[in-house]
Amino acid sequence: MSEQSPASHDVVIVGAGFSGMYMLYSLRRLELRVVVLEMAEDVGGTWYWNRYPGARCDVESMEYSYSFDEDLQQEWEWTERYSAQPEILEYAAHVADRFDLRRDIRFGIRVTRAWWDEDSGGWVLETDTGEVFRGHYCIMALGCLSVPRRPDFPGLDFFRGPWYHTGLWPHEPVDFRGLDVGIIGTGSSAIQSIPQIAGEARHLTVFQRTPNFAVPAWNRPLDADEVRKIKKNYAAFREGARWSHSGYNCDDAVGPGLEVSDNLRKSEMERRWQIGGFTVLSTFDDVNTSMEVNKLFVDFAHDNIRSRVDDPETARLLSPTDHPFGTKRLCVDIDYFETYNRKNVTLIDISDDPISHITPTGLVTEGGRAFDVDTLVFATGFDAMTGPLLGIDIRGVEDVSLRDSWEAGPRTYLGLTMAGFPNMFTITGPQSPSVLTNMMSAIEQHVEWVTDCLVWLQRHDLDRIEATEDEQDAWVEHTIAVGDETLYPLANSWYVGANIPGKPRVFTPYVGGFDSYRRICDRVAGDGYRTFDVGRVEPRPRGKGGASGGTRTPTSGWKADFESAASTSSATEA
Ligand code: N01
Repeated sequence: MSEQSPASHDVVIVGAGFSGMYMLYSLRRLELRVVVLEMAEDVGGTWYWNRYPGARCDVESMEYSYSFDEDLQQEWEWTERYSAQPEILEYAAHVADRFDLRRDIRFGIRVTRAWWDEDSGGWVLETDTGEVFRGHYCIMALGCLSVPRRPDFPGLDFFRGPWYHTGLWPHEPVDFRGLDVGIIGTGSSAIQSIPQIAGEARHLTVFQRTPNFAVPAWNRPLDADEVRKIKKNYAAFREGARWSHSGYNCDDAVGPGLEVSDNLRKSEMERRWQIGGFTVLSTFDDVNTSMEVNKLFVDFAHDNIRSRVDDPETARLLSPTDHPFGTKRLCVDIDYFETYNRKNVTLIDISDDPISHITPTGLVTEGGRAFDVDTLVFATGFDAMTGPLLGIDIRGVEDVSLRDSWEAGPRTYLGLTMAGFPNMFTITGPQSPSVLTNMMSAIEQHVEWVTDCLVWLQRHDLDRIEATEDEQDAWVEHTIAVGDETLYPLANSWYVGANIPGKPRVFTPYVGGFDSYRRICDRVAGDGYRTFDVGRVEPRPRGKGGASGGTRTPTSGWKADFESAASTSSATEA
């Protein structure tokens, strides 16, 4: 592969969202030469791109923030229970300023190819500007939902009006006043933006292929007293999140759903619904493992929709029946269902009559129904979790491509590393808890694990680490087995890649629990990374199937650790 005098660093980090920012901060203390390559023009990652109306975090503000610096968490003031996108982006900018992060970040540069160069022992990264970077280590901090996906409807080029994707929203305000707007999709992004767009547009037509479950956010301004209380004991509060099942503090389950009394069951479901957000998913131990218990939540949610939507037929169409409750990413809503009571909002069910093509003035379904709109909004999601990594042509040892290695689905060890791709780490990668947790907790855990690993290598005068095929196989098998114990794989969700035609159907996040996962990772580190091939980078002939010459004593300590750890039930997500 061609290469033009690459800029050399100890570490190249790709991505300057919350993962890349903390990774940079964390590696600075090792006095390594680090550069971050970021395709956007500023920090913030998902919050830089997702500027659609109503964009808001569905994890509470006091949890969805960095915990690594006491002064930072004390000084920053969140205004609402769930922060809106502009405030989160402001926070990201504040962190970048406070720790002077931007001086090591190159903005407006996209990595297109990355390959392992055995001879020099490092990664070479090619970019769309033609610049080439070399790093002894490469850390992919790409985010899980950073490749927006727009269905390939024919005719879009001829559409006369403007169109938008929620995940690539313009920086300048979009004015929907006086316009007939069509929105395609009813996932989290749509559920957040529909009430906002409806409040502005002359008319909003929602094209729904599959309805989604949503629990109320009950968003509100943060109360000064509750903030003071949390900040007084912020360290303990964060520790609670760190060792929780889902990476944030929430009430424990009251027991298995069918074993508690009728009274407790009903009152607890009602109470959790009134709290709002993801706490609903951990009401009982078995919400995500027992179909019978899950059905209680399906019925509860359907009742809730009927109570909020005036027209019974619209309420029926909005009620999901194709997947168990919470097995697609649960949405957290603000006035979503009530929006369908507005005179200027129409719900169009396209479950049996999909969109065929776009016309200059709107769209037509396969059944020939035509709809005229001035503007189209695609709230059609992302090529999640694997998409960001596979979007880069990554080549490991002996030029093996990641795309080939993952043809049948992702293969990682701990969601942090891949066999055949030495000295590469992924932050919140496939087969780690990531999207099933509070992402901030997941990010901090990964960044700290990678940092500790690099420190350990330095101390032992080593500079090469690679996952082994055996441990990777075992981890992949384990993640799938743990997923199969739950109801998650039953849904046609982006968790299994069902939203991308041709993508292998594999349940990709690790659902064994954030606390169990952390214990597993800690154990691997505590055992001196014996489940990896570790050694020194030396030009050497290589045999088939992974690294040679490293020091390795295989163990499967994480298995024993997992078995003794908390059960897989009641995974909640954020
Ligand atoms: O995307 P989605 P999203 N014709 O994939 C529909 C996170 N997030 O951007 O279900 C018609 O959930 C598709 O229909 P179906 C969060 O993790 C977080 O909303 O495939 N419709 C679906 O309704 C979330 O889960 C926050 O049948 C088509 C919709 O488009 C994730 O991002 C806020 C179609 C896509 O829903 C993704 O959410 C927002 C077609 N050809 C998002 N193709 C936070 O608060 C797709 N659809 C942190």
